[in-house]
Amino acid sequence: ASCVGAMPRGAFIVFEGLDRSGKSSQSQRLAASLKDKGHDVKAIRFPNREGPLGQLIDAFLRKDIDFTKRTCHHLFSSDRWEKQCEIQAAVLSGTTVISDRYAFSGVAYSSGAEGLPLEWCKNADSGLIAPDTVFYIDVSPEEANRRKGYGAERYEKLEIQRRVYSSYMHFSTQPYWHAIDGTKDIDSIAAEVCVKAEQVVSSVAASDAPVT
Ligand code: T5A
Ligand code: NA
Repeated sequence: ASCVGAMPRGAFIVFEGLDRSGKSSQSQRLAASLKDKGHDVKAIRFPNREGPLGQLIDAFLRKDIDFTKRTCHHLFSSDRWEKQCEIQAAVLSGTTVISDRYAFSGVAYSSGAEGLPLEWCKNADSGLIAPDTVFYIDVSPEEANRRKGYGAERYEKLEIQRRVYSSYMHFSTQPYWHAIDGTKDIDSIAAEVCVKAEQVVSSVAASDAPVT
């Protein structure tokens, strides 16, 4: 677009956490709050179950079809590669992108739930646009399990979620990683996230930081 470089770029914000941790609630709240404050916002999610790859992933999660572990990891990863142009275009045009799950889920679930080597899992996503910040909604597997119980999807089991939780901890010391206490009520979490997200949006706009 001709406007590239002429305006501050938008931030790329990711939500991560266990199944039932509250990511969808929080990403929706944040998108609404930032819009209310006059920001352009685009909300996305992974897996993107509507697209052609997402339909395969959806069937895999519902246990209607099986793939080998490594194929399934690449399916989730490919779903993200397919969205790169869209994310980049949005961010460069000044829109803040909020994503419900991203590559950290790929690593945490494929290594934690499926037992694949962590470094191998990271390779598939290497080179994807890096988020400016990740809000990790921190809820223990036991607490998440108490929230209306799990459904019948592939990874919705307490012992699997415990392994995924450990795998997520691999990222916990990264500078972009912000753990948020997910056991507070939805409104308190949303308020805390909104304050931090606004700081990220302003610092990204002010710094002219490139999309990486
Ligand atoms: N996956 C995903 C991979 O294996 N590899 C990958 O690369 C990717 C991207 C689907 C599955 O795919 C796996 C991970 C998953 O197993 P999904 O469709 O995002 O991923 O499914 P879930 O994470 O299970 O989505 P949920 O909607 O169940 O969980 P959310 O979004 O974390 O939680 P939310 O907001 O929908 O809330 C869940 C419940 O908790 C309540 C809500 O009202 C709701 O009932 N709740 C709270 N209750 C008390 N206190 C709070 N603070 C609460 N916040 C929400
Ligand atoms: Na969700």
